[in-house]
Amino acid sequence: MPADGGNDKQRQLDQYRVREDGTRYTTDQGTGVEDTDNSLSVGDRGPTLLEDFHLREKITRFDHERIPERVVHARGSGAYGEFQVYESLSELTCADFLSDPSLVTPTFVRFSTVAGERGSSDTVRDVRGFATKFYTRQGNYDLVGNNFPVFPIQDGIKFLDFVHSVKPEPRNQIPQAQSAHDTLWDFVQLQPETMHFIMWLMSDRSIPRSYRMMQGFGVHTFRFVNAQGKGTFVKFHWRPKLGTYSLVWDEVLRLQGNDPDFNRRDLWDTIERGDFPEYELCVQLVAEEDEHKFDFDLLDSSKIIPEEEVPLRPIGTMVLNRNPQNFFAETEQVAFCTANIVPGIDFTNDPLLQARNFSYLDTQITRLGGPNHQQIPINRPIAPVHNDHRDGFHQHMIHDSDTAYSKNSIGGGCPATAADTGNMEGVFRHYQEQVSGEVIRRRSPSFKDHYSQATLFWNSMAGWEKTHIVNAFLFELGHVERRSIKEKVVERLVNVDGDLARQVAQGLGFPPPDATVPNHGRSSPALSMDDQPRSVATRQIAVLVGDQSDSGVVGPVLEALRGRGAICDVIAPHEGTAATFEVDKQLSAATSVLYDAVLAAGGQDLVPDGYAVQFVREAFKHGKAIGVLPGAEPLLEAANLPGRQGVVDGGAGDDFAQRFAEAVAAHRHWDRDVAAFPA
Ligand code: HDE
Repeated sequence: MPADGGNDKQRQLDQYRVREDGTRYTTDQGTGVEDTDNSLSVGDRGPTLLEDFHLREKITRFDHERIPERVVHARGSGAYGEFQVYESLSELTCADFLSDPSLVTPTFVRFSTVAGERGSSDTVRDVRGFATKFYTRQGNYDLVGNNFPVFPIQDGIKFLDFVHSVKPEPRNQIPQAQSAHDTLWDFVQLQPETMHFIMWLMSDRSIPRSYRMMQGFGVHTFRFVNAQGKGTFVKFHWRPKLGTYSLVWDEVLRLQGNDPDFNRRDLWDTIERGDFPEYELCVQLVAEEDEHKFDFDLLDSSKIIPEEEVPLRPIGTMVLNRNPQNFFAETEQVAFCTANIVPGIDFTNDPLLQARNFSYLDTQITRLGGPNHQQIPINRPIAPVHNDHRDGFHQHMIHDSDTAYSKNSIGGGCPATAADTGNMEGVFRHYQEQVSGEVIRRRSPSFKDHYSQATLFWNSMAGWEKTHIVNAFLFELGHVERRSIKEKVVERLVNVDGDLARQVAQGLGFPPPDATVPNHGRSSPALSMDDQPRSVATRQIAVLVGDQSDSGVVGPVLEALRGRGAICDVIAPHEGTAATFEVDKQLSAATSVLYDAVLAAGGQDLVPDGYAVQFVREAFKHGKAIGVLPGAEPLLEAANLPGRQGVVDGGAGDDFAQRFAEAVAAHRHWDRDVAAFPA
């Protein structure tokens, strides 16, 4: 993308962008440097001089390059975007960016994993952060969400405990970015409020195929407030235009070695190519008077409002259309804060949200070195900032005023508040909620049902999703050393579903539990990933080509797939040219887990290559579509697949391309019986 930017935020950032083209090397003070390769010394082999300011500056700068990583969500990737609302929502909210459909609001989004450190792998079993900063004309609005709609704890006071349990264990810092260890599962078995979240974590939602194919949720119930001060409860949802899709666990394990940057690379590459990811912002609205009509508490972040009860209303679209230019300056230094809200949006008394409102600003003071981090270009609002805040580490502004207090007469009474001027337009006004009660330290009794929605989630899963959940429990608990913890988890699962508990117990070698807790039988079909929008666009296809491939057959199919928006990589036993095709990757540098599908387009000459055979077998094991062009049958025979579901063969040309594209767009072919297939 060009650096000229198309919106107010990009124009603001342009002032800070620095390029070195055609420049001269200088010190930080702007003094020209003669040589940056040799220290100042006495003679050829003599001691280095302390006087060498260039050497000292270089070393000092290097010594201080690192800043603390985020305590959670350390591993992340960012992108700029733009948001536009479909129609004015002014009857619900006075937020300017939600009231004017002609307004394009600049955004910055950071996706992240939670538990892993900054250099950890992308494809781990974890929640994903989906944090959006809207640079609105009324100030920054941060929607700091996740790709799960529920959280493992109900009260922010438990956040430290939860995070300490999932992070590497204190004695040895093992394991990195994994939930499969004793302390997390000890926390889970002792805190039944985790159970709904744990069902999401054990499902494939925790291993998204792409940040472009993942939902986002504001999690808490927030409030819209209109110009008359009327409130409406609101839950925010981001819905990816490409549908919600996940990887499979075995694939994830192999990806961690093959490409630890799998999700980061995918986001970067697609934006560079101009295939801009899009998300629809939807809301669930609940009238104030309906607050208590649900069988759970709207203030409880371990609960969803089932979409069948309150349907989603699409309100606008965000397009991510620009990569950052400097990872540190933009993606690392961006500071989100749930307390960054604008007129028309307000909090509720969700105790998790209330704690977050303190935490986010507080944590940046250590991470970004002081209270002026809002002045860092990526964090700077496009709305003007005027107040009496002064000084502090790294102050960038030169405040040219005689006063720094309010009220004042010396400075002409400025900056003037709305109350001073009598002009209330565009100022934040808190929702006037009536509150009363005793000061207590106690969880609300309305938060106490920890299982109904965990059961709802389980009941809503398709067969393949249930199988993956059971396997996930077995993998995770298989890494727990203390049997007493595993046993207690199984006891918890009995409350979710007897069949689930039995399957997990069996795998762990426990006697089947007597399931005495009846399943309520309700489901919410919207929770399943079984039925998603289908498209071959941006899907990555590995095209296995050999020197004996028939270009006349392969060429038109490649063209037809690319014409439908698929990304096709030609993979051959060697670099250079294979048949008449330019090779993108050599077989030993590629692997099926980097792709959504495989097109076998090679002849007999690929069969002796174990990697080519493995490519096809592994793709089959992971449920991926496999296309077989004439001449490639020997490779399929060598792969000795146990079935043909999702294997497209017979013919070539556009008809074949269409059938194969449909199989790829289906994402995975779960009807295969791959349990016994080794890959
Ligand atoms: Fe966060 N969380 N969180 N969290 N969170 C942070 O803030 C915290 C919670 C989420 O890309 C930290 O700047 C507390 C829920 C995202 O920079 C920290 C509680 C949800 C990101 C923090 C929660 C989130 C963070 C660490 C419980 C989903 C990454 C660095 C009361 C709705 C933002 C930072 C980015 C980051 C605290 C719970 C999402 C420590 C105390 C619920 C996406 O302030």
